[in-house]
Amino acid sequence: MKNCRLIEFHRIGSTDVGYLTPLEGNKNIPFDIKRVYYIYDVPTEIPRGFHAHRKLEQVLFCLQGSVRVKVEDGEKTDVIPLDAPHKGLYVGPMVWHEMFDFEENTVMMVLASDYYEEKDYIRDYEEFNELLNTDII
Ligand code: T46
Repeated sequence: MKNCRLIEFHRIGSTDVGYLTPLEGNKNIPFDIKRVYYIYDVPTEIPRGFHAHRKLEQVLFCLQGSVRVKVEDGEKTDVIPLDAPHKGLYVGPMVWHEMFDFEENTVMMVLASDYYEEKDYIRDYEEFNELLNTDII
């Protein structure tokens, strides 16, 4: 899908000693990292997200537990399971995303290309679809 892909990051280590996954801005993370946030203690029946971003780029990780992410770009819809700490979901501009099926004690970490800015969010699904059909984002 355009602007959205699963990235498998390097795992250094082994089952004997455990693993380490390094993340570096503009290297294996495809942007300069300006913000990091966590999502945790989400009740299993609660979905989150339900928006797209106009410009923001992010990589979503599930450091513990598992969650499923529905992504949609106007042409394709996909459901991506995030179930291991070395897997990251790159979500670029104009990708509607919803997180659901949070396993108990799941911890998500998100790396973002910019500071928090509510104006960058498109939280209305109809507006998202209208914007996909225009050049003005
Ligand atoms: C996204 C998905 C994956 C802040 O004040 N600063 C922040 O950096 C963030 C991310 C959020 N907030 C505030 C905005 C809301 O009042 O925290 C509240 C909850 O945010 P929201 O309802 O957008 O949370 P999610 O889990 O639906 O979405 C979050 C990110 O906001 C969003 O960018 O792509 O995770």
